[in-house]
Amino acid sequence: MNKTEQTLSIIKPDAVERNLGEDIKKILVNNNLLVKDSKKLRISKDEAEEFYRVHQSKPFYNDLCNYLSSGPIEVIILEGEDAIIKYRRLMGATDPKKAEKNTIRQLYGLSIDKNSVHGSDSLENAKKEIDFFFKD
Ligand code: IDP
Ligand code: MG
Repeated sequence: MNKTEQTLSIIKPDAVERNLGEDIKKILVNNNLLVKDSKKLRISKDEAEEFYRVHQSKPFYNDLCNYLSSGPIEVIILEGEDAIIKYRRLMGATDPKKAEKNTIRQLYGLSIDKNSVHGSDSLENAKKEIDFFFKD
């Protein structure tokens, strides 16, 4: 059965820099994902390291954390039926070169690191990631 879920979207620095926020949100809303809350902010390297802790053993971890803290990002709580998998499909594959046609990363991503958007990959991580940015 379908269920209403929340997931976290991040519009990454490469996309904020190119003012793609509104275009990306239009794709989300057109696909029945509701923007429940959003804010623009910049995070520190330490915060990026905490956010991406699951990737700490990967060779690209340091670059990834430098990148996410390199400029303003927009964080968005999305809500809808099966929001987690639905938004993952709308984002497309991690590498924009491999992303399916008309996905956000295929349309806007520049490279595997500058791939314009983040999306939670599970219910558990969605809760953690929403808390990370929105719990005060
Ligand atoms: P996802 O964003 O599609 O969930 P993950 O495997 O969770 O992909 O990786 C997190 C982020 O780390 C990716 O969005 C991408 O920016 C970066 N990344 C993943 N794999 C590589 C790589 O092989 N080289 C450089 N950066 C990578
Ligand atoms: Mg991921």
